[in-house]
Amino acid sequence: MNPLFLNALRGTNQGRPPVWFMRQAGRYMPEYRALRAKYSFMEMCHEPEIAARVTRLPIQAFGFDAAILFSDILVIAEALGMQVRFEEKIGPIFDHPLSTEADSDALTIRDVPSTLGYVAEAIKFVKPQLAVPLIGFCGAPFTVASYMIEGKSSHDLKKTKQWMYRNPESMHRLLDKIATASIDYLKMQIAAGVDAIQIFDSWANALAPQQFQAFSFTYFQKILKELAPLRVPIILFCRGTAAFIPQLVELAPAGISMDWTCDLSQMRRQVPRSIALQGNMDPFLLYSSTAVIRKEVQQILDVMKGDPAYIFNLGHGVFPDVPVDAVKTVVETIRDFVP
Ligand code: 1CP
Repeated sequence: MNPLFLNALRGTNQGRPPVWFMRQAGRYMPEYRALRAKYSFMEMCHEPEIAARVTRLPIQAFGFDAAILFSDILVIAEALGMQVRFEEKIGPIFDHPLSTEADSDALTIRDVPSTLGYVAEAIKFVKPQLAVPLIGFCGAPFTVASYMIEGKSSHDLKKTKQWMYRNPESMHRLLDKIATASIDYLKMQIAAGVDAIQIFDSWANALAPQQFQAFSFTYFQKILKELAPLRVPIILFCRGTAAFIPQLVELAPAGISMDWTCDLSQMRRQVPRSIALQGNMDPFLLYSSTAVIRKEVQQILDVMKGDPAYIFNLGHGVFPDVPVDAVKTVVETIRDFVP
């Protein structure tokens, strides 16, 4: 198996940095769009053969050093009895979002293997077909809760933020349920064979520092503590990372994934090498010319040169309309790099 990614997570990589992209298996790939024309997003997640094929697509096309399971952070809602659907060009939709405290208090945690067993099936199906490590994932409880409350993508999380100030205790009860279900869910993914885990707190940037501490840190801590005995490396991704570095370091995950609004060398001064750094190319750069992309990738590689715990990634997910050649240019530049 390609060792770069797991070595970097252990802090022992002597080769070039490994590279993978958040949202690497998605709509920017013509092969994905062709499959998506035939099936709904949830059908693709539910059918192990298709989920496996999509997971492998970006590895075959670009030679990424890690695969991430094709699924979504919001399927966890099914383990709490909520249904999500994915609408073309709109994104995730909950037809019955949580609008009152009574709604969230009524949620009960279902048996994860029976509600989300198809995720374990997809992992078992794809794992033997891969020559690179497989990343499993879930959303941070705060980010998952925000979608359950807003009902769809929101730019400001207005309802969620109002709820947090109106009734923090009920928000904590909701987050605790999501965290408990997420622990079962990640344990199932690990038992099925994933090599590493990433937890996405994509909306952490909406939180004031003391809110991050109360509503996000607490549940990261709960999840990490429960999973520690399983010894699978865990990467934490937050949007707004730079503001939360002291807390993220305190959690001592295997890796921290940085968004593109910070300088990696400055971050490394605050993050010990026992924690891998992942990131943080601006995803908008993928719309630039080959020459500009090469120069920017080279700059990141030079800054992180010799760091045995560095993983190249974007600062957030790849956009659905970037040219495939831009992604090829990034991966080629990294593969050509002499450490
Ligand atoms: O390739 C991969 O990364 C693996 C699969 C994956 C992952 C890890 C998908 C497929 N989604 C995710 C995580 C995810 N989903 C996050 C966290 C990462 C991030 O911030 O980008 C979030 C916030 C979601 C929620 C979600 N699901 C959105 C974002 C909407 C918003 O608020 O901006 C969207 C568009 C989806 C649907 C989705 N998930 C994945 C794909 C390929 C798609 C597009 C579905 C389609 O084909 O219509």
